[in-house]
Amino acid sequence: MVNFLIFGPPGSGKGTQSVQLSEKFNFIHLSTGDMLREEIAAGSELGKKVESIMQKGELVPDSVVIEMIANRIDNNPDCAGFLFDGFPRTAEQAVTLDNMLEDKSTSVNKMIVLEVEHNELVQRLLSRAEVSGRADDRDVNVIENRISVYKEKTEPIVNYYREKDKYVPVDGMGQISDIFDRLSIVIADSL
Ligand code: B4P
Repeated sequence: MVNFLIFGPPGSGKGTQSVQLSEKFNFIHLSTGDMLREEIAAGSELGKKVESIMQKGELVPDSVVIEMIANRIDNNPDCAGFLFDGFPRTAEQAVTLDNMLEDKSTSVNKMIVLEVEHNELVQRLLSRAEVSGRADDRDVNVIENRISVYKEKTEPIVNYYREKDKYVPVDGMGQISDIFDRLSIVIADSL
């Protein structure tokens, strides 16, 4: 089993690219953002708990996302690989993921980081708001907060993977298909 992380700030293309990459490489796509939005749409207790946190662009508690991810890993013991999208987002999540994978005698192959300019991130998310209706994409202040939260709490874990020689930066500017080709090369080279 292989495990790849797609990493980058909000709007960097993680979700967009993960869907296509999972199809191409037959990976299971695990997006914590999608899982949380499904809980909100279903009106579950968990969804009610996280809705206001996400609307503000803050991170939901580590324990919530860790439990969701642990269930998905446990329920797919025979898959070819996982593509983690939007997880881990904190140091605690990163260490926990490593421990969970070690228990299954596997580990993270590469952390692939999409690099995108600040203004482009904001523009992409505002454009998405027009079609998705996502509350966290509609307000430029919330978008800026999400980018700040990324810089403060998420970006530092790049070093965690860099020290393990797993960090691969990829240019996330340009056409979706060109970025897909760049990412595909990185994954194919790491299999
Ligand atoms: P996520 O769902 O992970 O969303 P995101 O960071 O906004 O990025 P996403 O993957 O959706 O967007 P993409 O760049 O693909 O997180 C949402 C919230 O959930 C977080 O703020 C947090 O509250 C919570 N959460 C999730 N995981 C968590 C965790 N582990 N711990 C704690 N909290 C967690 O695409 C953006 C737009 O750009 C799209 O419209 C796309 O079409 C467009 N786009 C993509 N590539 C493009 C390109 N090359 N050119 C032009 N447009 C492009």
